[in-house]
Amino acid sequence: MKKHHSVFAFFKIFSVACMLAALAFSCQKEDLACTDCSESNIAISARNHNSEDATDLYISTNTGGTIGIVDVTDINNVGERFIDVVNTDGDGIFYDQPSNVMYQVDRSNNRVNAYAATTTLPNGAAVSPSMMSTSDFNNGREMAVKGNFIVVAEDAAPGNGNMNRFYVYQNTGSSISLVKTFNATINLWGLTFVGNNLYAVEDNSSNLAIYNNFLSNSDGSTLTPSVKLTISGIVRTHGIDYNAENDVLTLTDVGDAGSSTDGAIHVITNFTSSKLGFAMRTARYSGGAFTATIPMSQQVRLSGSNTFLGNPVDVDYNYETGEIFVAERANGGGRVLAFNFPSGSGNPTPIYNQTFAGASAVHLNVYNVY
Ligand SMILES: [Ca+2]
Ligand SMILES: [Ca+2]
Ligand SMILES: [Ca+2]
Repeated sequence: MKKHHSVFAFFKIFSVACMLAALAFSCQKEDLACTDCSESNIAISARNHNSEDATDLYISTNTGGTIGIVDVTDINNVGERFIDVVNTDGDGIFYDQPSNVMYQVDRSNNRVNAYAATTTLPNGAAVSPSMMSTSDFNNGREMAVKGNFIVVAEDAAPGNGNMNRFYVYQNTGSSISLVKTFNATINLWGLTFVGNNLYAVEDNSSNLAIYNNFLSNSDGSTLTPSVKLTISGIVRTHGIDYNAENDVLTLTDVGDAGSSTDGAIHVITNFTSSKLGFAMRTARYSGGAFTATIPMSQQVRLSGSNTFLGNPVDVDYNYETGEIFVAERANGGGRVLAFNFPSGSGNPTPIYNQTFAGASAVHLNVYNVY
């Protein structure tokens, strides 16, 4: 088992020590971890945090061979697990509830890996992929899933000839096969499906690109966005989440990549039911795409000194609790943050704030409409 140099590891040792102490009804003098062995801490450790009905947050890192799985069913009583994986640089991550399989973009080997039965893996488990794709992309970032199809975004880099591409894989349950590749005319990062349309952030910009009927395009096509929306107030967007139950679009703003304190989260409610249509009434057609703007007055922006947001690179939203989870790549070397659903723009303090070196992507195991 690899060592996990983080606060999580301490938390686990502390919890186990407290549980053992609770069983013994007393703390041994030598057991320094139990000097604060309060009843509430015992209750935390006694809870089963690897069950199939838990709300788990999956976390990738660019800087280590682990995947974090945090039970966030109760944000005040979380349980963290780490599993050891084959790659030391991971990005887009997705959990498929019906099959209990997790998928991750493996940037060490430039492929998609699948891991079976992750809900019940114990902390520290070392796992091998149950399936893997061929090695295809060179600078893979987010993945999006629609039915049996997995799409990986490749962002331009010298190693791939500065090409932006989409790689479409078909998942048969026993194999992950590349079936289509599309070239993109914009820099790529975050991705998510909204019905049959793919929403992709345009890296190095404040733009959101919408590709209608994305999967119906022919292999080898160069895709131009059907719609390109400028999200006012964003400097450089990376992460995206769309929640169909509440019609909420959430985007991250990394601002200046060199600053670990200037990040933000943008939340847009009633996105498809109202604001997209409102923006499209003023759309202009140019360069093969309709372009329009979502004004700041129709958004909520979370930023500032209380937020710990610097380079937020991914986001996911739990519509039942209203909690917004963020992978923060720069502040403190990497963090996982959670915020309550905002009533307006502001500088809120996170309700969950855990250092997680190199945090690159987050994904909740629930409410995946695809
Ligand atoms: Ca920044
Ligand atoms: Ca989501
Ligand atoms: Ca994500």
